[in-house]
Amino acid sequence: MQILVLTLFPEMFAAFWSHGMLRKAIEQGSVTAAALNIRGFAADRHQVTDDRPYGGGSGMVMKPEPLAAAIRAAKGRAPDARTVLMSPQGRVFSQALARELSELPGMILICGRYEGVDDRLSRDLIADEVSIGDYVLTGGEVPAMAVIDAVTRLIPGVLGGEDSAERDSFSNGLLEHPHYTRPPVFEGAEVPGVLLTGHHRNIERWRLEASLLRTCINRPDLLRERELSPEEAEILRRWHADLGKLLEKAESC
Ligand code: 4FV
Repeated sequence: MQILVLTLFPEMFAAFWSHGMLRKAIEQGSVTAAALNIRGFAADRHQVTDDRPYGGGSGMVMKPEPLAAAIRAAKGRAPDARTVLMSPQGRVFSQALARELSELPGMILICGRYEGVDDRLSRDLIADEVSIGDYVLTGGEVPAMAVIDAVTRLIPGVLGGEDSAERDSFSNGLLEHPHYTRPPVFEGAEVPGVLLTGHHRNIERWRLEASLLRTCINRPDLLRERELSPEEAEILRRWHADLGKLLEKAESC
């Protein structure tokens, strides 16, 4: 995948993609990544990239000309890449959207600053708008990094076998089960016994129940919009029956 980032602070990315999974993905050629400075595409002597908003109001707006020139230059380098503006007005980023983007030949991520970018850019130069959440940041760089990280780890061959993305949180629409490693006892807290049995079926079952329970408690919204597997339905029915008995007992108190 070819990743180009348009930003006023390219140096922020130098550190970002020279560590960990991203560094490995670049070294093994799964990803090529470059950050282009939007200011370099400002034609005026002072390389101005922002100006006061029409209609008044506080803050500044990113000028269309330098950004349009930067996007066209990036498209020249990555003709099949999708141009994505990081903005709170975009569709909310998710594991499903990360999977969709990971199948693209390339991404051109546009990082806004100030109050945002001139809206006329969205007409024919910006194919997609993505938000990482309903809060306002000072720039699109951190959102772009979140997207690059979540997308790159889904590219086949980037994550080694031992940590496959298949069993990620959200990949099956549930929160991930708890994880444990040595020591078997930490400050008096033991590792759940079933995990030490080596009995794969029982371990898989325990992990599914743990995922379901965590999702019920922390993110019931995820269950509302999701089809239950027969095994999950059977587990929830059993919990419901157990809870029913407990409630009867509670009522008799
Ligand atoms: C944002 C978000 C975000 C808005 C104005 C940058 C800021 C400033 N981007 N998801 N949430 N962007 O807050 O993607 O230009």
